[in-house]
Amino acid sequence: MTSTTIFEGGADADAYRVLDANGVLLEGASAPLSSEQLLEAFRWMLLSRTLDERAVSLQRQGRIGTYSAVYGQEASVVGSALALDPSRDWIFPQYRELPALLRHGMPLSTLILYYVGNPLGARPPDGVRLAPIQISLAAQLPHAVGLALGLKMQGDDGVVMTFCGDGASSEGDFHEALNLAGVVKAPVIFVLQNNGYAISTPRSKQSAAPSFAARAAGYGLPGVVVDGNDLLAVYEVARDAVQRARAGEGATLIESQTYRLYPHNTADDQSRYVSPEELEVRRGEDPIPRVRNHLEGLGVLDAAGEAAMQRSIDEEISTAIADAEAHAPANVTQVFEHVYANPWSRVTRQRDEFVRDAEGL
Ligand SMILES: Cc1ncc(C[n+]2csc(CCOP(=O)(O)OP(=O)(O)O)c2C)c(N)n1
Repeated sequence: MTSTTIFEGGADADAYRVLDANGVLLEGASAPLSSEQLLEAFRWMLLSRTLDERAVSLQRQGRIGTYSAVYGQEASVVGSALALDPSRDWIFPQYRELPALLRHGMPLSTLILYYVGNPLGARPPDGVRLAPIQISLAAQLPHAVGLALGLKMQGDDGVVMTFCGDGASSEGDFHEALNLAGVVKAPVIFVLQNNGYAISTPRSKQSAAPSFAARAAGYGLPGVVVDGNDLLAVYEVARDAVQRARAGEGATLIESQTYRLYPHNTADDQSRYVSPEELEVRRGEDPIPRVRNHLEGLGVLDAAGEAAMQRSIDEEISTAIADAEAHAPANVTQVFEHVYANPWSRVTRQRDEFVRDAEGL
């Protein structure tokens, strides 16, 4: 490695920060969260990390399907979601925001059921203001703007937060959604998690723009670049964007500059496109030790406290896995249900053919 090596991902020097690399408040900065809120955030981060580890193990055992870990992006996801009020605000996710979904009210066992392959796991419970996980890149963004516009037209003070990746931002839907949001001043917050890669496509090949946030100007929106591995900074910019949206001032594009420390998903081999040197440097920017150090500095967390937190997380996850696995297995005909209120003849015919073929196997 030479001093001129440029790694993908990570936060730019001028990204907004509140904490230094060791979790100490920068000079002149003040913490936007109380110790209690910080501990809550840290628990979500730790739960997310633990869930990733357990989920990868379950995938390797054939007990769940393909899984996309949040690993490394916990501050980005949790910091954004904490700015929302689950009783009135909405989340339209991509697929790498699990702790945000949980904090917003999605039961952990339901989420695991989704990964087990049961379509019932894709459905947030009634009253939980979440759209389903979206795999089709950027398709959630126009939906988010539509719902935000609807809230505005109804005089509802809820706002919508929607997530996407740097790769998803090259889709046409991204541009259509941001353009419309700007024109109608929709109460929506776009959190673009720039984690360095879209599978193996590096950030440098994704866009020639100096930053993803810079694109916001083209739609008449404010664009903010934040260090996505700084929980406090992410929370602060998300909180401000939520306040703007709620006050009728419209949408914001937040570029949260983070890094995916794990392969794209359980079917990916990161070593094919990330050098060991790059990974080593980015591991040193892990957001979890940064918050841990901050909490220890405040005197509100110690090793025993974290161990107790970890035990309760382990138990919570084990119970949720057991609940999901105790569920009746998915029935293949479920894929034909809930597509139309009144399925038309072709769908019914396809289902019947499918069942007949499956019985013949
Ligand atoms: C419309 C569409 N095209 C291609 C894919 C295949 N695909 C799945 S994830 C992915 C990369 C997405 O990268 P990014 O948006 O940066 O999100 P990240 O996975 O890095 O969080 C691609 C190309 C897809 N799911 N949807």
